[in-house]
Amino acid sequence: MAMRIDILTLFPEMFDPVLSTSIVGRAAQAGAVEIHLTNIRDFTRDNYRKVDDAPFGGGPGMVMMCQPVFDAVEGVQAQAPERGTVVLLSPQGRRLDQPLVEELAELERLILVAGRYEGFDDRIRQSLADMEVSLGDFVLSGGEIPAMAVVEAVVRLLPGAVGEPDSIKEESFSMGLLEYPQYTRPREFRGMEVPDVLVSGDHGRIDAWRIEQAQQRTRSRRPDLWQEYVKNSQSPRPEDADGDGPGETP
Ligand code: 4FV
Repeated sequence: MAMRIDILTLFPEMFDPVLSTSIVGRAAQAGAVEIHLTNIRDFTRDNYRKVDDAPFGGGPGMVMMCQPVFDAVEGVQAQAPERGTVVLLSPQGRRLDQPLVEELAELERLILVAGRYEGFDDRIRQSLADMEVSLGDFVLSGGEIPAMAVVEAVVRLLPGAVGEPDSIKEESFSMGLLEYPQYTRPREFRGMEVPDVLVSGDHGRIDAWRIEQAQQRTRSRRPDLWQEYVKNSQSPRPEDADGDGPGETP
């Protein structure tokens, strides 16, 4: 059964190009995912189609009102039998990373809610959201781009979404390391040569060089990831229960 993703937004038109091109477009064509866009404003009940109001307690900007968002989420939940996991995109959320993407890709159904203005009335988080996800510690004017990032990152992990599933396995972060450097033709460009090992044909040496490069990069550029990697490499992994010790040693 293909994953269903519902996106609730005040700007559905922002998504068309993202949902109709490249991997996501092809995955939807191939039936590997079903994506539906819903305009939260279609669930307003007043003649002015109001979705925001001034913050209690004063302060700048406006806040997304409860009623249109509650009605939109409940209306969309009713559009399919399986219950969708409701994800609010907001800077207060759990930071999006590959492990979280892999978790989300296991779900049957996702309902992504993109906010605008200063954010959501907190009762939306308290009683409607299953989780909050942040794209990173910076402030955007809307949750649409974070929602697009979630869709792109999740869909490419879905069965039947990408041509070469292997290419997914080898990627950055899938092993907890940054990716090794990549090269392609020509061998020499403006005096810059491709490392000899990569044209040696010796795949044992190539794999060893790539792991070394990935570890070096991670150690120097992402000490946070390196700590995690060392910690995980030291703790015996379930698949190593056969007692022959961990895989490659850092
Ligand atoms: C954001 C983020 C983000 C905050 C107020 C939209 C904006 C406005 N969402 N990761 N960073 N959202 O900046 O997810 O509603």
